[in-house]
Amino acid sequence: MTKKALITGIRGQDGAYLAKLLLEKGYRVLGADRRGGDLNLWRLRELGIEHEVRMVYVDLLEPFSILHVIETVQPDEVYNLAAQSFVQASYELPVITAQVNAMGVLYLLEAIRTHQFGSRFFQASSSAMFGRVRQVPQDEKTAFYPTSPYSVAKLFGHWITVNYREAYGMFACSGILFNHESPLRGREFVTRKITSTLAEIRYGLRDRLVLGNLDAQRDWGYAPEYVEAMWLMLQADTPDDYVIATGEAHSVREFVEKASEVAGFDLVWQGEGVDIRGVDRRSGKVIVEVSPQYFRPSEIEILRGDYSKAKARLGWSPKTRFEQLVEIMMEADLRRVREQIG
Ligand code: NAP
Ligand code: G4F
Repeated sequence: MTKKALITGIRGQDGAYLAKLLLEKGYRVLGADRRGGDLNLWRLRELGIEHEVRMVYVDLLEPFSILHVIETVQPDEVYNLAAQSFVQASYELPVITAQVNAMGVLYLLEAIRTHQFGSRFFQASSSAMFGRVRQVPQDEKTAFYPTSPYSVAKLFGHWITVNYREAYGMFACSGILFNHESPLRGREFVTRKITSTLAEIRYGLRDRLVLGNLDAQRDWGYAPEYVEAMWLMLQADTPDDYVIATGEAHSVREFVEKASEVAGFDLVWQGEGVDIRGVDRRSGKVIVEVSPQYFRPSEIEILRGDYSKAKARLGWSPKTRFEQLVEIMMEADLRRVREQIG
């Protein structure tokens, strides 16, 4: 029988890739959408699946909409990808962030428990929960130390998922996802901000890329591979929690350097601290600078994940490495700008 999957956060990066994967596997895919209209379906459109996903109204802040959709759809699998997912914004919007990222998870779990259709549940948890990291690399047993309203709320989402599994025997899994990127990443996140802005500079649409902390290190993977891990978790014999990562960490500075190279710049750094400048040796122009505006009240210095458990139990391993990921993203943005300017 055709399986039904409900995906919250369908308009986001992961929602789009997961919908594509599940459609390819023969699922009927229902996208939980809080807005309606097709203005922001660009990701589904880029993947050529906007007419294949059936949209249903759900706002994670509206528990009745969740109860109603679980009752009417009776999904085999529920993937909770919806979130206020931008860490920096969570300092400005802590209450909304907590409501969506923490309470939203509970509303979903409670709706699934109430209706008892046996829906399997995936929660998109975050490596940001490790925050002020207690060890490098981080694995499923590493102690959490969240350092932003975003990650504190995600920690509630993680533990309530574990709690519903243990207390009620629900098939509920938490994927502790390290940063994963793609050409469909939002422009507010540093990787896509870098590639989209450098592409615009390359074709004369902009002068500068202005960033915050260049020294932060992240374990950046390729999003289409991460949604496959989500699916694998819900196909396992028993529910569990898994770190999904590449095992490599790179700095924001390294990302800028590699992306600049792919975009055809010859970047050299001049100065230090907030006065550092990235200069293109070919044109002599400053193309990168730093502004305290993008520094965070509390920063995560390094995230690097140990995905051994996912490899051993799910047979999952990352395939796309850092340099290749930067190339994929930079080339996609160069292509987009070329198409835009004709
Ligand atoms: P994303 O692109 O920001 O997508 C998040 C989606 O959540 C958006 O489509 C947004 O809808 C939706 N949303 C926000 N508030 C909502 C609400 N109240 N009700 C219903 N939907 C709501 O995020 P992503 O990168 O795909 O990430 C997917 C999930 O993985 C998120 O939970 C994120 O926190 C988590 N995660 C991501 C990463 C990563 O590196 N990408 C790493 C760890 C964990 P609108 O389009 O209507 O705004
Ligand atoms: O790209 P970012 O905004 O991602 P961040 O904060 O690591 O969060 C992402 O990954 C988490 C998993 O670890 C997810 F849970 C979360 O939803 C999101 O997807 O920033 C990465 C790093 C930070 O250290 C930040 O300070 O880049 C640094 N950075 C430097 N300049 C910047 C900028 N970040 C942004 N967004 N914009 C800048 O101009």
